[in-house]
Amino acid sequence: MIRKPVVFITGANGEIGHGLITKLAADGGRRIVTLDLTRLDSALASRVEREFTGSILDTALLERILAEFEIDLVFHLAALLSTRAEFTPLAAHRVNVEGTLLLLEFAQKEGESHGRPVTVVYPSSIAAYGLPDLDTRARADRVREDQYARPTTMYGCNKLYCEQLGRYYARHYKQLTVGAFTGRVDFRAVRFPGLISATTLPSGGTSDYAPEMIHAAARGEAYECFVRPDARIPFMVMPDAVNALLTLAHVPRDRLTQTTYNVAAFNPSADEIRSIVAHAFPNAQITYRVDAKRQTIIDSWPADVDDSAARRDWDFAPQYSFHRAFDEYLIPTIRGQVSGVRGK
Ligand code: AKB
Repeated sequence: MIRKPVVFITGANGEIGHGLITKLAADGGRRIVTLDLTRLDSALASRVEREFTGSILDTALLERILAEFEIDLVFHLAALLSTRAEFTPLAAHRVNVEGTLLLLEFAQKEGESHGRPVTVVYPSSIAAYGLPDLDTRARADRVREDQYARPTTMYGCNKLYCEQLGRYYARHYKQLTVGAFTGRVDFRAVRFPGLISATTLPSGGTSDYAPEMIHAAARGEAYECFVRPDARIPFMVMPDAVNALLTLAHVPRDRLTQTTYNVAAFNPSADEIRSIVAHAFPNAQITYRVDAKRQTIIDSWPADVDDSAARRDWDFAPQYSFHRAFDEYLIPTIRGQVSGVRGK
């Protein structure tokens, strides 16, 4: 029996998973198989062919999925984010690194058994950077992929190493062994900035102040921002993030000159975000209570990144500027949800 290849998504019940499954299902044409520690939210569950509940570290479960489905595309989203990882570094290493290693091995086996490469799309992060001090940061301008890659967080170290691990599987796997082992995994990573979704809230990240501020204001709740008003890092809204993942997944291999690409859309300060949120929700109560340690993490990330390689190699072009993101996506979608909830 010829099996039709499926798309496999790990960490599917997280923020990116919500956006990605919704878009993939709306586009139609691909069957989706998911893995997450928790059951998929009901809105997502109806959109996937099969959902597995379990850990990315469960090799028996991965074997079962491998035996049951032919997979040609993987979005490996499972991860513990930067703030959470600092409280549980060993657990973070296990999930973020060992989980990725198992997933790459899984893709390698799948590629070997079907005789064609499995594409693995991996969301890395600006956390892979580590700017040494504020002066260097101010001078750094738009940071390229190969600059300042000395992360100070467990999550950042995990992401940077997994980018390298992916490149190893794609280009050098078992290079001394006789046999055709290399080229079975087609690894492609995007270094995401902070992400903002209108429909979900992140948990355990350090860039969370932006989405938290917006969603709190929409719900009429007071919010204490944990970074300084002048804190500035790049951000992107979820529709652009999902488009970036899907575009990178489908671009012909020979157009890609690197395995990891920066992407970004806008880079407002925390206070510029507060101001646009306060304009949209005049009753917003946003104050600052700086957490010096989380601020230090933000200060180690670049204020902006150079994404010219992604623009050149796979025509990356975000649709949402700062103002468009708020005027045409965040504010109307969040307002619609809040009034929908009140109307019930
Ligand atoms: C985090 O804050 O950990 C993430 C990220 C920037 O990767 N949102």
